[in-house]
Amino acid sequence: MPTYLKANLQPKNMRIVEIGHEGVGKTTFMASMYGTLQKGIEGFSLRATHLNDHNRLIKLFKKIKQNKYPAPTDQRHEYQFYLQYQGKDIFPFTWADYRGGAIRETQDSEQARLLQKDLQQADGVLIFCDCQALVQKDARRNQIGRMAALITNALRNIERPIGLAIVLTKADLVDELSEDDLKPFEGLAKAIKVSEHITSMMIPITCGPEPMNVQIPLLFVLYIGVYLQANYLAKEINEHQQMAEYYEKQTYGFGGFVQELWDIFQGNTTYREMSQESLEKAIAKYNELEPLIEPVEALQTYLSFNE
Ligand SMILES: Nc1nc2c(ncn2[C@@H]2O[C@H](COP(=O)(O)OP(=O)(O)O)[C@@H](O)[C@H]2O)c(=O)[nH]1
Ligand SMILES: [Mg+2]
Repeated sequence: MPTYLKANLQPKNMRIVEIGHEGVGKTTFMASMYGTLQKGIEGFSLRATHLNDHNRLIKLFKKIKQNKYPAPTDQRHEYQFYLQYQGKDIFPFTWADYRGGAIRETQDSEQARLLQKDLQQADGVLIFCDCQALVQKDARRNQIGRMAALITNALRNIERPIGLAIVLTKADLVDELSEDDLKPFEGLAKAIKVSEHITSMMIPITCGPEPMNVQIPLLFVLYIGVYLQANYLAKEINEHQQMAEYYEKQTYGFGGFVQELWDIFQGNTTYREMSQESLEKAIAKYNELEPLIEPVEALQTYLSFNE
């Protein structure tokens, strides 16, 4: 196989968008998850592309472990990460840490527009919701209902597959969640159920001295993303292979020999060449797919899915 086909093959950069009110625990979650995924879980670890992001997150993580939560900030920031498997970068993704205050402050129509834009560009979505707010049934619960309604609306216009995780934060502050507590998500749950494009999960997490489930939401949305990409590549490979077979038949079929001479004579691309080209494309695609296969399977096992 020509070596140029092997060079510089990179999976597409995935975009993860987080949505949730200020104070719900997004920054705390990100630092906890980053810190937890440093040591590697089932072979998976995280690496921030920029060293200052890495240092900032690790510093926050160490404090959270001592029960010192980050001071509230409303900065917009985008992080660039690599998911690593067995110490190798396998999957680049961008994490958009924004729209914190936006959900509360802006006008309804403006919010709907911004949310729509965010979701249309997203490959994975994390929706944050405070467990305590759900249980206490105070004003924050209405805010959650409103956020869920906005998301439900925005998801109607999604035309490509995405993974979505509803992250229930601060699980350490509640004893349990009842079906009634989850009422604000009723409409969203129905919309997800009928959608062909959305694969979802809901998970309670705790950040702090004894973190719980912090690595799951990200691994889930990445799994869905990598799985979809692998599936897409497999389909493309199949198409290239079929083309190669088709051209191959043309070359050896009745009249193929004469046609080939004629093509060479005229300087046309011959069927033989086209077949070769299609095969090379298939091989190049396979090289893109190959590094994804093992991690996808490992993630699948870890998240114990049954496809
Ligand atoms: N008990 C508890 N409190 C948390 C947890 N996560 C966040 N908090 C609290 O929520 C506050 C806001 O968290 P922060 O991450 O800044 O929220 P953000 O505005 O969504 O980024 C923190 O200062 C903590 O007091 C958690 O897992 N357990
Ligand atoms: Mg924050």
